[in-house]
Amino acid sequence: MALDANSVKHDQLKKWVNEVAEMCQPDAIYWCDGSKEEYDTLMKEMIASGAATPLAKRPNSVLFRSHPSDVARVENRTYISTTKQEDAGPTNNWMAPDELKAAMKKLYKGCMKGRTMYVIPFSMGPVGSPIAKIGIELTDSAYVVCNMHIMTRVGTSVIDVLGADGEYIPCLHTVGSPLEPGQADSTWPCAASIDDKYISHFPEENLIWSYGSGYGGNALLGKKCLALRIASAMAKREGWMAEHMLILRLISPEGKKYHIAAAFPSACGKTNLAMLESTVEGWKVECIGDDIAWMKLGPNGELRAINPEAGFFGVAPGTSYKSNPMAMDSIRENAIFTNCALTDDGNIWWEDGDTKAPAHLVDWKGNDWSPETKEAPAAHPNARFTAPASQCPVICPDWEDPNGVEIDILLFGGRRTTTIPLVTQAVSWEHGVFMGASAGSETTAAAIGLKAGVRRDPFAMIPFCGYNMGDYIQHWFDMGDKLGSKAPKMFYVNWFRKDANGKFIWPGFGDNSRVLKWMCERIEGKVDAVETAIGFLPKVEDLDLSGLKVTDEQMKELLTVDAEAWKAELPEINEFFNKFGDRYPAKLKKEIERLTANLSK
Ligand code: OXD
Ligand code: MN
Repeated sequence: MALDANSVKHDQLKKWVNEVAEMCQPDAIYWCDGSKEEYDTLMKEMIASGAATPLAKRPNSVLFRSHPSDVARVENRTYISTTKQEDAGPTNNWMAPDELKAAMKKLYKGCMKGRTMYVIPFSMGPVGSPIAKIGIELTDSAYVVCNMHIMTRVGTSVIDVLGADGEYIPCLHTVGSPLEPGQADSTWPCAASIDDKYISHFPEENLIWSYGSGYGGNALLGKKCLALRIASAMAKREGWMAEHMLILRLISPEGKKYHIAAAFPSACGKTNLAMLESTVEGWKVECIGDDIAWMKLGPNGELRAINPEAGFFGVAPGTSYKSNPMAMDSIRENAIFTNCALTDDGNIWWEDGDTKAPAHLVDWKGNDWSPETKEAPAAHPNARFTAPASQCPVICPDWEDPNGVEIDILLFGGRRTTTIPLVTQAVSWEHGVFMGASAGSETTAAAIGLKAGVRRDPFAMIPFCGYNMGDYIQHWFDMGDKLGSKAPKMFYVNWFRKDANGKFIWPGFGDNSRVLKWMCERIEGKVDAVETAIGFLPKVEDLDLSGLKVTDEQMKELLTVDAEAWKAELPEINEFFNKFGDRYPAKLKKEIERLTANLSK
């Protein structure tokens, strides 16, 4: 076990590891080899220390409880640090690199005392594939090591690919909780104050520094930090796309394969859609990824996508055999649960799952909990499961193909109880970019400190874009120019519309396949659509609603264009885009003007 540091040929990497060790002063340095033995040993240690609870009902699975202050991404402590502030843009927190590094170096000094510093060599994308990127995460958290084992490809083979001078993205992470000699560790160490947390990105030098949080995207640096924030800036420079998108394959009864990449803000059901069980006879979904897509032009000018991750880090509450049977089957074993509730017989439990709360639980804070005396949810609303993608029963056989899959449909959406119809097709690439750029969603629990209400979230990338959002939207227009006639068709969906009684109108989940089928028929030219002010809407008779209990009235409501509601929203969208100042893409302006004129006709 453990990779022999002497076998590492990459002098610059060894130098960096030594420099960080000098600054952070860990008691030991451990190079990860990515083996099962390594995972098992670290997990055993965490069980012995009381940080992890083994689950009798789920083989090789454990539960962690975080510190109550460390439960989600911390967007107001997330920085895009570029030399010029305008390159980070109006939607990102910014600090000059020198200033930010100086502040963080003070915190980093001695921050790993009493701990081991793990060196995690990982690949985003299949190891050795031409589109994969290598990262090296240095962390003092064994929890992070085990999660990275599942979420990325960790190990010796990555060091082999790196050779003596290969490129890698340095990712430095610490929980920010040094231990004095003899001091007992807490079960979830992290920085005491939220003001001491930093999730910092230096896109000009492809560098990530994270301090003070052990949770999810703050700490598993391959995911949001590397595969989205740093990768989006690289993608802009290099002419490709790093997107907050699931990827799925839809197979028609005739065996034709369609590939869909879909962007939804956090906790809008991306994981559910990625593994959907179709309720339309003969149609089948296979999952390629549930959170991130890297998309590049293929040899014939087509758009090809890979999932750079190797696992799922899904929101647990709401996941059930009704909402996502395939996710439930993916987490039966070899899974890590964080901030779920614990049952007396050694299983996990969360709100809106398959079973009613039992008479007694231990809640995510470690306290006794019962349905009668409950004051708050037993599982944290952002409780998570980490599970290998290979355990998903509908994982696509090609999910690790380094050439990726050809994308036919790009889909955007959000959680909107009013205004937005069930599905709308863009009339052009430019219109589709407008749809993606103006996407909005009602806020959720995936990040700390968001105001309630509709949050504009272009392409679901507001928290994840590593450069100026105006330039990012322009990059979408530029990609459209490159793709020309090979460009995928674009659609916008809203599964979350509610009626006057506050009830969801559309059944959602597996029945969303009915909408996906319509999209495939649209791109095949098999069905017509109604051209409206906001784009093409389905004729109700073209949606396959067989066996579904929705009334004509309800379908009408789902497919109406509420021009007044749209008009009321336009000033707010305009105001949001105006923030881009001289980076406001002219083509975007043209689209909002076109929509404004259409709605007034
Ligand atoms: C996630 C998120 O964890 O988007 O995927 O917050
Ligand atoms: Mn996400």
